[in-house]
This record gives sequence, C-alpha cells and structure tokens, in this order.
Amino acid sequence: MQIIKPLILILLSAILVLHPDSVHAQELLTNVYDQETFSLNGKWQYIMDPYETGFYDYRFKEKGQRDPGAYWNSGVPKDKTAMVEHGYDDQYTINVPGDWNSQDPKFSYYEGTVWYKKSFDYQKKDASNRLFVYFGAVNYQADVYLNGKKLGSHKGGFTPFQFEIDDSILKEKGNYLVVKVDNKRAKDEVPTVNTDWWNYGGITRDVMLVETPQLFVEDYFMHLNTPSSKLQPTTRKAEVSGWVKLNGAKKGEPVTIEIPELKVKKTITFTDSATHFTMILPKVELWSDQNPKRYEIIVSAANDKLHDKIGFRKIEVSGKDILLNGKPVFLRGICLHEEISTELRRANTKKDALTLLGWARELNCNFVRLAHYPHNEHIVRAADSLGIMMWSEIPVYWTIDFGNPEVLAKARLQLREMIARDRNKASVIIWSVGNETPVSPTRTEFMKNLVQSAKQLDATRLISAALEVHYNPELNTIDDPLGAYTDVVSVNEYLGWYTGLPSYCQTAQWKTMYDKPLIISETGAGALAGFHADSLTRWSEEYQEWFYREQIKMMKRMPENYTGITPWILVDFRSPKRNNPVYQNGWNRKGLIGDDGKKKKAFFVLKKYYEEIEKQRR
Ligand code: GCB
Repeated sequence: MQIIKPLILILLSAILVLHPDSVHAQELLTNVYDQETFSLNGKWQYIMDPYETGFYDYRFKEKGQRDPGAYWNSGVPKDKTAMVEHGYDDQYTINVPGDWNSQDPKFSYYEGTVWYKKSFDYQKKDASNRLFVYFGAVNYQADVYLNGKKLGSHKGGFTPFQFEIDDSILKEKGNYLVVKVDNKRAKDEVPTVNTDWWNYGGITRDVMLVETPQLFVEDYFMHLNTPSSKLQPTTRKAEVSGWVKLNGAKKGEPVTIEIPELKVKKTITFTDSATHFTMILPKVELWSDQNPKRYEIIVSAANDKLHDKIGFRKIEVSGKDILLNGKPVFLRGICLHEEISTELRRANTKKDALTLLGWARELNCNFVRLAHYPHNEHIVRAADSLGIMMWSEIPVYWTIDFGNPEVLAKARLQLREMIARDRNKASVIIWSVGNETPVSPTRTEFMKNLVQSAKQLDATRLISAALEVHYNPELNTIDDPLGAYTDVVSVNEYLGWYTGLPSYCQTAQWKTMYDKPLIISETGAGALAGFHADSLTRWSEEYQEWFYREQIKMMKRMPENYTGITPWILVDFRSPKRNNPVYQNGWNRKGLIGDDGKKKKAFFVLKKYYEEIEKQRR
C-alpha cells in the first residue's frame, strides 16, 4: 500500500495535468505592465451574496445557463410590475484593485461570494485585433462573464489569468463585465482551510484589457548561459539563451529579438510551440544586488512588439554556497506578507511595494521572502529595479490534502502561473514549493512532484521549501526527507519563542543531513509595539530584542552551510488565529515594525547584524 499510494497519485496527477482546462484559464500573456493596456480599475458595483442566490435557485440547484450578469444588470427595473430581488446600484460600489474586507465593516470577516460589475465602452484600435481581459489576481475563485456570456473560471487567489473576448461578445458601447468572486476556504484547495493570515477576498489586483494583433508574442524567456567561472561584473562575449512562443502564428514565422543598448539583434524562425534561441552579447553588465542593471528587450513578430526590461545574472548552488554571478552571496533577508498593516488591507500598488521594500532596505536586506503565496507583480518589478533578491512561494501551506491528486494539480497550476509571470525577473532567485508541510511519505511524494515540476518549468533558479525541525536539547538535526530534493535546504525555527526562552539558543547545536546551502527561512518572536518591560516579559519589545540577540549569536555558530536568513516578519500582520486579548487582538505580533508603522527595538538589532555581514563582504 505504501508504494501503491504514491503510484496512484502520480498517475492521477499526470491525467489531471494532461487535462488542465477543468480549472485553467488561457496561457498567460507575459509582462502586460509594459504593454499598452486599458485599465478596468476603479469603482465597480457589487452585490454581497452569502447564499449565492445569483447562482443557485431555491432548491439550491445551479440556475444553469441563466446569466447572472444580465439577470441583475437592470438595477431598478423600468417595468413597475417586475419582480426583481437583486440588482446592482451605485450605492454599492467597491474599489478594484482592493480586498473587500478593508472597504466596508460588513466585509471585515466575510468569506463567501460577492458579485462585481463594471460597465465600460471600448473601441479596438484596429478591428482585426484580438482582445483579452487580464486579472492580476482574484481571491479565490473567479467566474467571469461579459455581456451575459461566460468567459471562464479561475481558481487560485494569487496568480494572474486572462480570457480572450470574442468579437461576437464585445460592443463599442455599454459592455458589462461581471465577476463572481468567492473566497470561501475549502479542504481541497490551495491553501486549505487553515492559514495564519487574513483571507482577504475580492478582485485584489489590477484588471485590464490587453489588445494584441492576430499574431502576437505570447511569452518568452531569456537567461544568461555563460558558465560562472567566466563571469565578471561586465562580461565580454556573454551567451544568453531562451525561447519565444507566438500565438496565432504558423511555422516559419520570423521572430526578432533585440537588445538595443548592446546593438544586438537576432532573427529566428518560429517552429510550433516554444522556439529556442541562443545569442552572443558583445558584453553585458550583470544584474546583482549591488548593481541592478537591466536592459531593454524587444521581441517582435509580424506587427507585434513585446517590450521588457530585464537583468542578466546567474544564481547557482556550489557545495555549501549560493553563488550569485559565480561568487558566494549571503542572503540578508526578511519575510513579508502582502499587506499594508497600517491600513488593514492587502498591498496592491507600486507605492505599497516601495513602502515594504523601503523598510527592507532600511534593515540592510538584500533578500526578501514573499510569504506564503505569490505577491503582486509591482513588488517583483520594484525588486528588479532596486536589486533586492526574492523568494517566491506557492500557498502549499501546513496540512493541505496531500493524498488528493486534484490538489496536486491545483498546486502545480499555481506554480506554473507564478513561474510564467516572473520567469524573466532577475530578482526572483528561489521558487518555493511550500511551507511547513508535515513529514509523511504521501506529503514527500507530493512535494517532490512540485520540485520536479518547478525544475522542468525553470531550470535557471533554485528550488526550496520551508521545512520544520523538532527541537532537541542535545542536537537539532535538519533531516526532513524533502531536503533531499530541493537545491537549498530552508528551515523555520522558533527557539526561544515556541520552545523555551531565548537563552535556550546559547546551548543549541545544529546539524544538517544535507550538504547544501542552508537558509533559516523563519525565526521570530511576538512583541506589541510600544509595550516596554524587562526582557523576560513576553510580548514586550525587550523580549523580542533579546530573542534576536540570542538568535544572532546562535547563527554565528551555525554549520558553515548557513547562507541566509529571513526572520519572521517585517511588519505585524492580521490573523484571525491570534487572539491573545491583550497583545494580539487578531494580529500576529512578530513584526519588526508594528501595525502603526513604528519600528520595534529588534529592528535595529537585525539591522546591525546585516550591516556587519555586508561590511565583511566588501
Ligand atoms: C510559521 C509559519 C508562519 C506563521 C509563523 C508564526 O512557522 O510559517 O506562517 O505565521 O510561524 O507566527 O507562528
């Protein structure tokens, strides 16, 4: 049975991967933020529908083909005898992008369905062009209708998706886009019912129309190939390679790849799916955390031109080290949730990204762990331009349903969408396939599958997952079997918070079974900002400060494959699980910054540690 179970899991998941359309939108358009788009952000009308009346009749049967958009489109009916019990109205509007929880007190803890409606006029620039509606993210399930026709559905709260809009559906005037958004938690979803963060619902990221010619550049990938032994900050004769995917093209279509600054241009011939290429650059200035140099890229085919700006760098593992451009690098990191705590909402703009990364910078970080799901594209774009390396993760969190092949397919899809969006971003150096998943053969098989998928999708980055360790006063041994499959072994440890006092760190010994780089992917202690007491008093800033001092001393004694740390966490964040009535009140207090935006004492302890590490590097 032990062997049969994983076998069944592999077979079933293979079947689901072959038929991903059951849960899948279309192949993602790449880098939409650098294309000309038409924003559908702004005020949308909404109907809060906890009983899903727009979907089910009074016997709780699906209403079938009835279009929920049209049904409710009329608002107050002109016919005074009409019986209408639901309707959109301008008294009920909500901002997109935005979570609903922060926009009206009635939504604070709401988990369920909300219908969104946006009216718009749109005239295509060219009648023969194709049109797509693109969503940065909707948490968790989106059913999308335009002018009464269903465009499609998408599950997964943190990745983008799009649908093509047929000419027969679009009108020049009076279009209405309806989205049924449902953020109910479920056992067979990713994440599952249990998380330590707020389940913000809604159309949480940007929405836009993207117009393309009939034939367009759908996606591309470009990365540095030159072996690290030959890399210099400015490398002569560097080799890059990658692939281009066209949509609407036949075999033989010419595709041009251009880097204007380097005066390099190459034309290749499109085959059928992803067409591979290799190019020699006369010289290239490498992207790094110390010099985030990027180059404009233009990929063109027929009448389409895709613009991007990317950095070239190499990230690898060599024995116990992580190498950036061939040189060992220490990751001075911090974990982040996608939240603006001072405003009790999800982060979703460039400004939000700069606020969060600005704090990380002040802390002397060169690395950020985006926990525990893919964050919005603004933060990754900002990190690319600032030179902050990133860990990006899918929400395979705690105990999801590891024995269920459909869950594996859902996790894989989110992995694919995360990688599809950011594979050209130099800042992303690690894909993480999950966090604190409990050891068992079924779970390890599940996670191993994800590691393999990640490697197939992108062989140029490191794969990891945040593991757990069980404390042992004699010796803490990192031996989770998943560590055998990842490139970097990462572990969350809270010695001095969930186990004992910070002084326990003084005698703790660490050992890892794996001869690979080791990242401490979490460590932290709670403190209420502004609460001061002696350092033995839990929840005081002094306790947290002491915790960090002891942890840092312990880090200095870590095995030599210790190559980075991302303490938990930059800012206090909301969590319905955290109900200490005095110190938490719905907040996880492990932030180095409070929910009022004020830095706690521990912030400065970590800042100093990172300053020392940075000095040694120079
Ligand atoms: C963890 C989890 C993180 C929690 C954190 C905590 O290990 O990965 O999601 O929020 O601990 O505060 O306990």
